[in-house]
Amino acid sequence: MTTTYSKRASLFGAAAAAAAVIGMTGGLGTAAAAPSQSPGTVLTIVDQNVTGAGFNRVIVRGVYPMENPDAVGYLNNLTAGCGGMHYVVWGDDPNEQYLFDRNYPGVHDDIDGFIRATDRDLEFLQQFVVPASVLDEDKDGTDEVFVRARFVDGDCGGRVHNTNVVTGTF
Ligand SMILES: [Ca+2]
Ligand SMILES: [Ca+2]
Ligand SMILES: [Ca+2]
Repeated sequence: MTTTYSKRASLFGAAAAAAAVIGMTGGLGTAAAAPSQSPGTVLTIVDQNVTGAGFNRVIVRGVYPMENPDAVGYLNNLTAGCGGMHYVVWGDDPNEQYLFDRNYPGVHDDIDGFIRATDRDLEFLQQFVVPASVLDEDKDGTDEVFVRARFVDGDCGGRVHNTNVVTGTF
């Protein structure tokens, strides 16, 4: 089990590095589709019809592959003024457009989400509820939504992971 995990972790790391390079190149070009999904970074959008019509729950989870001591070190050095997680919701197709964002400074771990050092990664999970109108980025068609999960360390350095694109009619 441990062997499998560490193999997966290095594969994820290599793929993530490749994705970052692709993302940087894409930014120089003309309007592009959403950036490639970072391995293991997943967006789920759940309709809240039962508890609140017209709202959607946005759930983002993923990992920044790294050795456990590094992850622990990052968390120990987070400062309230700089470090934390920042989630930015984007619309896609044809152009990227900002829709919404939420900032979670410092280390947190509560019912709605966390940033924590696990035995293999720096792992994050976050959920928040938004009016469905926030995700209705194409008024005349199917909406394409993705999230950039940005981890900011204590030195204000950022690491960005992109989720998959979720399509729907919000
Ligand atoms: Ca769109
Ligand atoms: Ca729409
Ligand atoms: Ca569309």
